[in-house]
Amino acid sequence: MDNNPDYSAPPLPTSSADTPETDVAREAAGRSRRAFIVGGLAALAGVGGWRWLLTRPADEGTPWPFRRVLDANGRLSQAYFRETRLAPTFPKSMATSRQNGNIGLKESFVTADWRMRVQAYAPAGAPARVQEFTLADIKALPRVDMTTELKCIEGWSIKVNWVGARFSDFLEKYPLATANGREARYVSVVTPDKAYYVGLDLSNAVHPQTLLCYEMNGQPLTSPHGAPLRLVIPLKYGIKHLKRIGTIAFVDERPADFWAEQGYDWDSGH
Ligand SMILES: Nc1nc2c(c(=O)[nH]1)N[C@H]1C(S)=C(S)[C@@H](COP(=O)(O)O)O[C@H]1N2
Ligand SMILES: [Mo]
Repeated sequence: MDNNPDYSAPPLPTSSADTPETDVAREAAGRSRRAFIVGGLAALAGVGGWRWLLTRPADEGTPWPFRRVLDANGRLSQAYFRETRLAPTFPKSMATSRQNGNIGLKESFVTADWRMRVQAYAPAGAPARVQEFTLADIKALPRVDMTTELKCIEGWSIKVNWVGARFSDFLEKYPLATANGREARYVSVVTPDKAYYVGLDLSNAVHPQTLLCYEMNGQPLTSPHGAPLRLVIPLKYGIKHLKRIGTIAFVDERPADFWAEQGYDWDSGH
C-alpha cells in the first residue's frame, strides 16, 4: 500500500519506437528525403493498425488516402478520439466477466485507507502540487452506467457493464490538468505499488467513455478487477484499463507505459 504522503513521481518517460515529433513535422512539410523514408517506415509499421479501418463503413469520415496521412503522422487514433467516435454499447444483459492480469495487485490492500493521489499539471518548473481524493469524492461525480466491449490484446473480448465517473467530469470539477493557461499533454496512471502504469494522451483521457470506474456488472469492483477504482477506456485495448489506481499525474512528457515498454503500441487504440 502506498498511502504515505511523500508522493514519488511515476516512472520516467520511456523511449519509444515512434517517429519523433520533429520527423513528423518534416514529413508533413515534405521537405527532405529523410523525411520521406521515415514516412515510408511509419506507413509499414502502421499496417497492423489498419485492421480497424478496413472494417469501418466508408461513410464514417475521412476518406482513405487522407487517413493514410493521419496514420503516418501517428495521430490517427487521437483524431478519432477528438471526433465524436464512440465505442458501441450493448444491453447490460450481455455483460460477463473474465479476470486477466494482476500486476500491481499483489500487495495486501485495505480499500478503506485508499486515496487517489493526483499530481496537478505544473508547467515550467512550477511547484508540484498533489491532491488526494477518497472514493466518496469520485462517487459524488455524475454516475455513468455503460456496457461496452473489453478487448484484450491477446485476442479475446467480452462485454462488461461499468459504472463510474467520467474522467472529464472529474477534471471539470477539479481542473488539475491545466495551469497558467496551458493544458497537460499526457496523463500518467500508476498502481499504488507502482508496478503497473499506463500513459494516455489527455485528449483520450477526456473522451466521454473514459471512466474512473468503481462498479462492474452491478457489484462494487472486487480486488482482482481493480478495487476500489480502475480506469476504463473502451476505445483502447484492455492493457490500458489500469486496475487499482494509485496515482494520476498530468505531464508534458510522454509517461512510462508498462506494455509499451514490452513493445506493444503505446496508443493501443482499436
Ligand atoms: N493493475 C493492473 N491492471 C491491469 C492489468 C494488470 O496486469 N494489472 N492487466 C490489464 C489487461 S491486459 C486486461 S485485458 C484487463 C483485464 O481486466 P479484468 O481482469 O477486469 O477483466 O486489465 C488490465 N489492467
Ligand atoms: Mo489484456
